[in-house]
Amino acid sequence: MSHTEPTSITCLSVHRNTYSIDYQLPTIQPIPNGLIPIGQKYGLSSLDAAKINRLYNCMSCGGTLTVPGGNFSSPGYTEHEPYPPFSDCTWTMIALVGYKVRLNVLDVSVEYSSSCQYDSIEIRDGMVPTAQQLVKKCGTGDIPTVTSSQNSLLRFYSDSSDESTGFLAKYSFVPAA
Ligand SMILES: [Ca+2]
Repeated sequence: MSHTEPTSITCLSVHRNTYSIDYQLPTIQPIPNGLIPIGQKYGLSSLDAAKINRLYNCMSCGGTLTVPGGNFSSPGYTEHEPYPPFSDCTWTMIALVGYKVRLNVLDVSVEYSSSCQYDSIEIRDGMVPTAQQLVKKCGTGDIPTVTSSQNSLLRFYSDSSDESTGFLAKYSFVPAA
């Protein structure tokens, strides 16, 4: 594999503003007309991500999210299939300084247990698994909007049996002020 080939979808999920000196400005800008878009689209579509993941055999769930907003879902959700057993997926959302992460988790259907010890969705205020836990959810129903500090982590876990359809998550980075 040459150095130009991605080994993970996460290595490609760099936003057009990521290396800019200002969050609102693109990293590079065409002259003389700065309004001409560079590249074919604003970011990777879900189909792009699926193709790249298939092509390079990337991890099937989880990732590092640095674009200012988007969606992600449990494995199988977009195919209307149950998530697999033994899933352990972590999505880490990393905003720039001055922004915080707003997260909505919708259409939840995860095996219910009294303390969510079998299958669960966990949201933490930070980017490490030991960061403060804000939510732990199983069963069905939406999770009310959760706002974290600059970084947020969502971990999805399933055990050996009793799968369901999982969840759809929508996040955005919003000014902290
Ligand atoms: Ca289960």
